[in-house]
Amino acid sequence: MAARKSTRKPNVSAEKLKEYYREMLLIRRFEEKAGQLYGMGLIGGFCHLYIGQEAVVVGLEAATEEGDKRVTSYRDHGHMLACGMNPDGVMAELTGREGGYSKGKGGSMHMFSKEKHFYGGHGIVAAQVPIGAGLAFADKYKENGRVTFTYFGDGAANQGQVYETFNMAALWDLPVVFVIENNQYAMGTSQQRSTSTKDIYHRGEAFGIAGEIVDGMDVLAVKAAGEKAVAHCRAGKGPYILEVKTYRYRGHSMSDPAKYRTREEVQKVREERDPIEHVRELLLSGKHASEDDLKAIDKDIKQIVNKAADFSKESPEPALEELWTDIYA
Ligand SMILES: Cc1ncc(C[n+]2csc(CCOP(=O)(O)OP(=O)(O)O)c2C)c(N)n1
Ligand SMILES: [Mg+2]
Repeated sequence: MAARKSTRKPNVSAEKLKEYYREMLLIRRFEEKAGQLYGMGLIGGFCHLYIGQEAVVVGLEAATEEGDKRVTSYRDHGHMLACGMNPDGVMAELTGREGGYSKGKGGSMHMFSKEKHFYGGHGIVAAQVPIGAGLAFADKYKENGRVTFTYFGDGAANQGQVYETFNMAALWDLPVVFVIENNQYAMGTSQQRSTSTKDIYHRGEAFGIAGEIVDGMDVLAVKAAGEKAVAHCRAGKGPYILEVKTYRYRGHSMSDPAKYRTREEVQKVREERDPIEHVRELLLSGKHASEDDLKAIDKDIKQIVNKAADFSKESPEPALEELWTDIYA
C-alpha cells in the first residue's frame, strides 16, 4: 500500500512510535474480528466500527495522564481498547455474554470502566457532550487537575445540547477537551449536506473557546494537538476544541448499504492516508523497526484478538436472574 510520505521526522522515541503502531493495529484487528463475528450472527443489534479512525484515539490517549477521563458515542470500541480496557471483556460484551463489561446486558454501545475512567458508550447522538462537561465540573470542584476528553462526531456537532454545553463549559472554565471526530459523514449524510461551514471548531469562538483543526490520520499530529489542549485545560484556561479530520472506512454501522459514497472515495483514503501504514512507513524508513519486528507485533496482536474472540464465544449467556440486577427499581 502506498501510504503518504511523512514530511517531518517523528518527534517521539522509536519505542513510543512502535507502541502507537501496536495500539492502532489492535483496534483495527479487533474491529475486523468484531465485523466477522457480526457476520456469523454472534453479535446482534447495533455495531459501529472504528476502522480508519484509529489515530484519533491513540494520539489523544498518548496525551493523557492517569486519572483523566473519557466519554464518547456508540462508536466506542477503539476508545475502550486505547484506554487499556481488556479486549476479552469488550468482545464478550459485544456477543452479549456474562464475561462482558456490562455482564452481557449492554452490548456494543453500553460499556463503562470506573478503573480506566471510561464513562461510555452513548447511543443518543451528542448525549455524552453534557456528560463530559459534568465530569469536568466535578474535577474542577475537587481541584484535582484532571481533564475530560469528550468525543463526538461531525453530525453530533449540529445538536443543540452541544452549544448549551459549550456555554457552560466556557462560563465555568471547565477542564474539558471537546474532540470533534470529523469523519465527514453522519450515517448517510455527508458533512457538506448537513453543515453550513467546512470547519466546525470555530463555532467555539462564539463562546470564547479556543480550538484548532488536526490531521486525524497522523497519530503524531493528534498527540501534539492533544498535549496542547491538555496543557490549556490543566492551566485553568477552560475548555478547548480539537476538530480532528478523519475518515471511517466501513459503513455507519454493520447494516449500512453505503450508497452515499463511491468505493473509489474510500479506496483513495485507504491508499493515501491510512494512519497505520503511515506509522509503519515512519518506522521502516527511519530504521526504528525491521519488517520482522513488525511481523512479530502483528502476530502478537492477532493472538490477543483471537483470544478475545474465543473468550467471547465460550463465556456463558447471562443467567435469567440477571434481569433483576443493576436496575434502579
Ligand atoms: C438524538 C439522536 N438522533 C438520531 C440518532 C440516529 N443516529 C445515530 S448515529 C447518527 C449519526 C451521527 O453521526 P456523527 O455524529 O457524525 O458520528 P459518526 O457516526 O460519524 O461517528 C444518527 C443520526 C440518534 N442515535 N440519536
Ligand atoms: Mg461522523
